[in-house]
Amino acid sequence: DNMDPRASLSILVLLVGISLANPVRIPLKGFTKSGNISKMWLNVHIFLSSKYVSLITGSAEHLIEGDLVFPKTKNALYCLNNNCFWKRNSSNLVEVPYIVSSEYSSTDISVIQNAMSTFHNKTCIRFIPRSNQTDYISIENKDGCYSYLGRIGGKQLVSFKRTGCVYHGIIQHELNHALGFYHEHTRSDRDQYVKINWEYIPTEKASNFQIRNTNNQNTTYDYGSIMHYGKIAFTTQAGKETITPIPDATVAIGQRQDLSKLDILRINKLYGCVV
Ligand SMILES: *C1O[C@H](CO)[C@@H](O)[C@H](O)[C@H]1NC(C)=O
Ligand SMILES: *[C@@H]1O[C@H](CO)[C@@H](O)[C@H](O)[C@H]1NC(C)=O
Ligand SMILES: *[C@@H]1O[C@H](CO)[C@@H](O)[C@H](O)[C@H]1NC(C)=O
Ligand SMILES: *[C@@H]1O[C@H](CO)[C@@H](O)[C@H](O)[C@H]1NC(C)=O
Ligand SMILES: *[C@@H]1O[C@H](CO)[C@@H](O)[C@H](O)[C@H]1NC(C)=O
Ligand SMILES: [Zn+2]
Repeated sequence: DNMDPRASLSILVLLVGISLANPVRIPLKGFTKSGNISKMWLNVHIFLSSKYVSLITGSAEHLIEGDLVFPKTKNALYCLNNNCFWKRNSSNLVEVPYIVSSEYSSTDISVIQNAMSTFHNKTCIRFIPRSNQTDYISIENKDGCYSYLGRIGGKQLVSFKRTGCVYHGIIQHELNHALGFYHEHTRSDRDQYVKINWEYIPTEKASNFQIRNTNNQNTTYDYGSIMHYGKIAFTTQAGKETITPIPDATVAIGQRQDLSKLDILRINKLYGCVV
């Protein structure tokens, strides 16, 4: 009410500046419980009249966060050399030591440990509490759900924000990145299985859709992988798909319920698990 008129003028000028282009996208802090959604945006259309600026809310879109952190010192492709994987011990098990932030509740921790138990039950990966190991993951309540790709050496962050990331499938997804797996829709042969609709992908997000030089280990493309993005990931226009399965556009992608059979097979192949 007591707003300095100069201040409101400058806000007005700012809004005029952005009203000429597309809707303004405002990230919402809330996260939904559905596994394949980790971030929402509100599209706000701004209209200007001679006397006032009104904000008209458009549709909310659900986007998946780009959740891979690429270490500056190492090219992610380097992870395809065995240097970026965790080591198998002489009992043929692969220990991945971890520590967990004290910010999590005991419920959060049991959700995290239950997700880890899927790997224990189906593969030779063993997430173990760290004692004095040099290389380990540090599970922290940072701003989002993300991980480095593969073992980077020393302490490496895996972030599960308490509000929005502590869900079974999301935890599996990020832990699988830490084991060295890329997103399925970026694998080398993906153009035979999905069409990327670049026209709906913001330039600054295009890297999330770049093909990677992946080692597919003779396994077929997996629409049901926990590492696959959903159809409208990062879309600039509500409802427009950025990824469309081909030839059958109705095939489901982007599930965040559980590791798929092929996700499990690939872990076992990559790490030489005897199961
Ligand atoms: C993911 O999003 C798609 C498209 O919005 C939806 O159809 C699907 O049910 C969602 N999957 C999960 C696991 O929530
Ligand atoms: C290999 O790792 C497993 C799981 O942590 C452990 O029980 C076992 O003692 C380890 N074997 C050796 C030889 O270190
Ligand atoms: C893994 O196996 C244990 C022991 O059988 C079981 O209690 C646990 O629920 C299983 N975890 C998952 C995620 O299936
Ligand atoms: C960890 O502790 C064990 C037992 O004290 C020791 O044998 C091992 O060398 C230590 N490892 C590292 C990386 O310091
Ligand atoms: C894939 O299959 C080919 C032919 O069957 C074989 O030569 C190759 O070693 C396999 N690669 C892997 C990673 O299993
Ligand atoms: Zn991811």
